[in-house]
Amino acid sequence: MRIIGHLDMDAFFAAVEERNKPRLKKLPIVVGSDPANGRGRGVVSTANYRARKYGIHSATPISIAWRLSQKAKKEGKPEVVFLGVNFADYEKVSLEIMEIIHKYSSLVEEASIDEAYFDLSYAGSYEAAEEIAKKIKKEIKRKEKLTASVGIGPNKLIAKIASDKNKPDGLTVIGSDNEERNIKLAEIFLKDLPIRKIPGIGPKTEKLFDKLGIRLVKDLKKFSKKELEKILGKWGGELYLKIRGRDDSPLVEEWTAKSIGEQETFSEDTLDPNFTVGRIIELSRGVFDRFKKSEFKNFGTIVITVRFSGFETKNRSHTLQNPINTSDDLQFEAVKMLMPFLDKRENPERKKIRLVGIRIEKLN
Ligand code: TTP
Ligand code: MG
Repeated sequence: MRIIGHLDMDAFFAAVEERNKPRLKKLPIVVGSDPANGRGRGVVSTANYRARKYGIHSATPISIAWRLSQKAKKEGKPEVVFLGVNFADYEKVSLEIMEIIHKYSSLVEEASIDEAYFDLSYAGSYEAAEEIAKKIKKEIKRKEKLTASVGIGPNKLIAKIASDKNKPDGLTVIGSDNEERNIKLAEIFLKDLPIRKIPGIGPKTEKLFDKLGIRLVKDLKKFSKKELEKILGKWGGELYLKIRGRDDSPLVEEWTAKSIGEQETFSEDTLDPNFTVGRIIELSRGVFDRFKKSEFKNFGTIVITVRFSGFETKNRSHTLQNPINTSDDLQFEAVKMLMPFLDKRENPERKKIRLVGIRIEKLN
């Protein structure tokens, strides 16, 4: 019998900050770019649950987060504490969390900095798997003074959606020792959820279906496999199975899914080559430093992100023929990839640039 767990840390970056800085206890916290008294131009990385009550979430523009905080202040509520991002701190905690999970499962997929899938089939029953999940949560609380939410299900899809179900500090089990029944249980669990909860459905797909009056998973089930494929291509076929709780994707242990990246929103949109090149060099340096401190030896791909005024965003990726060993080499490649955005090759209308980012992928 297959039993899969998914663990996701609660308000991760903000929770680490709150733990590290006792003076912030019980205050609303936002981690992200500098709000600059409301003129800041970046976004929120994450907000703790108190700040979420103000309507602030991951990817909220930082200027709006500032406004919502000021509004709360006027209503007599505590002002939000805005903090910058300390990746190195979160990466350290992430490693420690993963280490704990590895003690309880021999097959772990580290899916992002704060989440992992782990195989609990060895437990033999859902009850025993639930006990293991409790132990993992307890150990994380004891050692890290942080809370995590865990989902348990017959596959990765159900485990992931379940871990999100009772956040924060949740533990949700969808499954029984009767495998036939598990398909039914999964379908019942999914049917009343908004379609956005299905991994792979992003804001665009959500909007597309919203226009057709489809909001819940059960509405989406009205489409045949063929119809979904017509609308979404090959992924439509996969979605057809997902909304029925079916997923046989394996856990992938390799580190290849990982990446290291940084981006920066400028305080003013610009096309100044000295400035933009200067910033991409600085970001490349930061990324290379983090790569050097990581346990990875190589990376295979470089991705550059450019966002123009008006928010149009382009990513360009370059797969390396030969491994890069120095910070200078990475800077050189990054500049080479940025250049077309400064002239008509990638920017025929000479639009100003709002944000640049660099990420390295296929780490191993
Ligand atoms: P999430 O697990 O999506 O969010 P979270 O841990 O902050 O909150 P939740 O309790 O809902 O799980 O992401 C993990 C971390 O990744 C998050 O703390 C900050 C970072 N992140 C960003 O920087 N930008 C984003 O848009 C998102 C979604 C996350
Ligand atoms: Mg999380």
